[in-house]
Amino acid sequence: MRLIENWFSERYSDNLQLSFRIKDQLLSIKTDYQRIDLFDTYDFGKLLSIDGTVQLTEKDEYIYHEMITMVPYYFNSKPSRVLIIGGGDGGAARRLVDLGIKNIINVEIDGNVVEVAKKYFPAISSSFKESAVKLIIGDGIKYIKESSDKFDRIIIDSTDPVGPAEGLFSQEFYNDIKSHLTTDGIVVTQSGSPYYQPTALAMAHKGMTEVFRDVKTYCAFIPTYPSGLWSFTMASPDRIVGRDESTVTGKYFNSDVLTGSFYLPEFVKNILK
Ligand code: AG3
Repeated sequence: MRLIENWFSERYSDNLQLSFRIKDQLLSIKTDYQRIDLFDTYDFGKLLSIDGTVQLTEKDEYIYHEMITMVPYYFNSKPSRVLIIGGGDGGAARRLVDLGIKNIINVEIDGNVVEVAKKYFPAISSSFKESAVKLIIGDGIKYIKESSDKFDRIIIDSTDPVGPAEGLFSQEFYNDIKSHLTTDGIVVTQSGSPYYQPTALAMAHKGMTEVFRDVKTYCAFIPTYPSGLWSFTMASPDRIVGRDESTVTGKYFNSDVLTGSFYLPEFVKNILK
């Protein structure tokens, strides 16, 4: 008998990688923008990887998607119009619909991500069937430059700041974003692993600080992302102030997390200085 073990690994550095034992590889395509792979893993269900980096797994996607949508939801005026840049899997839109938001525009650069999500992650991508969600396949940077719409929240659900997502971490982009936010609107971006990608976090935080009045970074535990500790950074042309309102509870998000995710370890605070 021959035993063949199959693994998918994401490399964090020359000396470290996280490996998932897989039952099967379901897909591998090269699109105009990136390489998309899909694996069926033992511990995390289906896993979507873009350019070799884990984007989401069935098992823990709720953490990232709740944290990128629900945290900014509870600050400043209650949002009714939301723009998502990236997010082609539909996970961020799903949570916004669940929060009762009726007007969501989702601009994803790579239509293949949407197609893959529709086929392999039907529960997550079900948001694209909702009348509240308008999906546009196009370049988010261009969309922001050309549209005159204003939004209460802009959610940047991007890949790491290399390749197609690089421009989504630039000060120039944040400037364009600012002109599309309502007076006390909030933009939020995923800002990487503070441990393995401190420059991504520093870039997002510094870029936003140059452009906005108030900037806040918060963290969450995401087991399938590099180091497990993940950061998000949000900013507003106005002050960022919590609303006095009871919160819904997610699978990760709750009222304690809403407060506690802003309490940062010292090494993370140092990245923001
Ligand atoms: N987008 C952010 C994923 C970044 C993960 N980075 C990594 N594994 N190196 C998530 C997309 C989910 N909608």
